[in-house]
Amino acid sequence: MALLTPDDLRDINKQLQEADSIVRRVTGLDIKGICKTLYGTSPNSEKIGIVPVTAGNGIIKNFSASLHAITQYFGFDSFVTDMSDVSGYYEAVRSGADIILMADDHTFLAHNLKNGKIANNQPSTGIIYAEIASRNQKTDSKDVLVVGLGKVGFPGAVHLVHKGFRVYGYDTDKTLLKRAVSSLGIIPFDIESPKRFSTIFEATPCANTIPETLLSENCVLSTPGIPCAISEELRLKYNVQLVMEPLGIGTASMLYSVL
Ligand code: NAD
Ligand code: 2YH
Repeated sequence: MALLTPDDLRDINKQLQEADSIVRRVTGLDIKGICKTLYGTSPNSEKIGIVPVTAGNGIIKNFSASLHAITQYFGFDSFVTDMSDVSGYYEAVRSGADIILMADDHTFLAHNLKNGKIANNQPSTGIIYAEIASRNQKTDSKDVLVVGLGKVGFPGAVHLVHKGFRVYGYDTDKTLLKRAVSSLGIIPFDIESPKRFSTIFEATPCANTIPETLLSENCVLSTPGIPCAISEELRLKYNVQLVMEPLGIGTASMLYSVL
């Protein structure tokens, strides 16, 4: 289980603005536009209560403040509760929150108290990064490589299969790879084979998971994985269109999915 660090969240507004401009360049839509088409929803003055949670490894400095900045960036009315945990939840509801955002070490959820819908950050993140990859405007190829088939990557792979892509998958965990091959019909990929891709979706907690032999010029790498799947040197050499941001894109996906 990988936890975000305050350093990951530094200058979250700037990271989000930069990610939004890359998403626009890659897909022709901004993050809001992607969310609207993905879920068919739009905000309607929902108020969001963000509750800090001390369980497990405790409060992550900047986490609640980053969620506040992110929700404001997407035009939501939001606030962070003064109290944490159960008292914070009570405070959020009493202060008129329609949607609760809260995370412990394992689960980051959005719960819409008005309609009962609930979202989990991991599948929501996988789905939106896969959706961004699927909208690569620079290619007609239906081939997509998915690297990492865990709690984020697997739902992303499901989404790409449902959208009709020819999905190649790789995970160092052979059991997970087998599960994806048998349940989704994806093509098991040997990471050492020299096939180049114009679109890659990566969701692992490891650095440098994408070798140079898989990259094509101007390819799209849509990756929520932290740290980055490629080196800065490779990004520049292949002019890789890198969509990577630590919290905001996945949070937007969660929120639009519960509207
Ligand atoms: P997970 O542990 O469930 O899945 C990760 C998978 O990657 C595992 O199946 C593992 O076997 C595989 N893997 C590890 N090294 C690999 C390698 N070199 N090549 C191929 N596969 C490899 O983790 P998760 O919950 O799916 O999260 C994945 C990453 O996404 C983490 O870094 C997490 O912090 C990050 N994340 C980011 C956001 C965001 O908004 N940016 C949101 C959620 C999670
Ligand atoms: O970062 C995390 C976990 N990786 C779960 C999210 C799944 N992608 N949790 C954040 C914990 C926040 C902390 N409890 C706080 O500050 O409220």
